[in-house]
Amino acid sequence: MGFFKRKPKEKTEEVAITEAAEITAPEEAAQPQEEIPETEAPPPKKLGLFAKLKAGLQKTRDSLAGGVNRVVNSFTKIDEDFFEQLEEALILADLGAATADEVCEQLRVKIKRTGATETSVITGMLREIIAEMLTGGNDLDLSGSPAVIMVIGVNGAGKTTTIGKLAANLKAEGKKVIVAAADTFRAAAIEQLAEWVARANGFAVPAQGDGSRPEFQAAGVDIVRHAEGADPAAVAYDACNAARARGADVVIIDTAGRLHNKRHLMEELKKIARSVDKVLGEDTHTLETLLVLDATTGQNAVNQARLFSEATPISGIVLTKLDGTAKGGIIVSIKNELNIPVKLVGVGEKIDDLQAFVPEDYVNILFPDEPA
Ligand SMILES: Nc1nc2c(ncn2[C@@H]2O[C@H](COP(=O)(O)OP(=O)(O)O)[C@@H](O)[C@H]2O)c(=O)[nH]1
Ligand SMILES: [Mg+2]
Repeated sequence: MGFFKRKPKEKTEEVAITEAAEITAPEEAAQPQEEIPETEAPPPKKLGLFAKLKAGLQKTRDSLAGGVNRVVNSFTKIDEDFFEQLEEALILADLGAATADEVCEQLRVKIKRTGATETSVITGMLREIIAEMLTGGNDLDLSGSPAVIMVIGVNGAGKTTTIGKLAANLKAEGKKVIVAAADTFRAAAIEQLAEWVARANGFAVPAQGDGSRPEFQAAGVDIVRHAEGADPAAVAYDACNAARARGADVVIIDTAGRLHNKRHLMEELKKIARSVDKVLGEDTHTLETLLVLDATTGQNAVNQARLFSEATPISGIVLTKLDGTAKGGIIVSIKNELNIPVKLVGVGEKIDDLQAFVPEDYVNILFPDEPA
């Protein structure tokens, strides 16, 4: 199985557009650096995907499974008090009020149907309910030729880092990738992307990224860039042209997070999408719009997802910085409240720290049979 396995494509719904709210980046630097979770033994050099996800989710597991276990262990019978406390534990673990309520409702139905009276069955039922909530549309659509992936999200969420990791993964699958440096807001953003491209190709990263190099194209991941302040849609246009000329498999477009408001964001993203269509309209390309969210911002990330989805149709979420945060429960909240599937998760800052999101793995880690 490839890293990004494929299933039939799902269409995202168009969402109504409102104009009032502002989209702002989370307080920069105000966020405390969360500690990397302590594991019993220092992790071996190369952790398997599941082990890495498990290590990354440790704090979330402590919060979610810990909270649920406390409630389960303090009740022997399933009654109203039990449900009340369970719902509270789920809210505290960042599932959000609406989703915690929904989970408890489904739990009531299951309990009624099975006639269960003992709290010992709860963990297994929660695992099933949450897995079902999270499942559907989790695979990245790479079927187009080329497959275009537009990456959006507020500044600092992890867009550029995710693009670097994604490009490396796709290259490892033998795909030819072109990244478009359409975050032209700061020169440093373009340099940062160029550095990730070097890294994805296995080249030494220069102190200052030096943009496209002849050997990038041969290695599999190339970058198309313009000067700072250039029109992002023009960068996307050139990247798509290069992709078509060279028969590239995937085009990944980095975008700016510093957009004043929803209308501005909407216009900018529409313009980029128009560029893609202008060049590839006749081709069998596909477009994924991935919203990158920082898991450490908890429910704020859910609000961001809501605002972005009002500005543009989003086909999937990349949830970054799952490593070291206790707020990984927001995955459930995002999917349940906005019906946008989580497709990829970031579990660290290194090139191999991006994974396809597998709901079963997530729930098996968070609701282990044996208490964590
Ligand atoms: N721990 C951790 N840090 C991440 C992850 N993804 C991104 N980051 C860090 O988040 C910061 C912002 O990332 P960047 O890609 O520049 O965000 P952008 O502004 O959205 O492009 C950088 O310091 C990254 O190393 C992740 O999955 N885990
Ligand atoms: Mg960036």
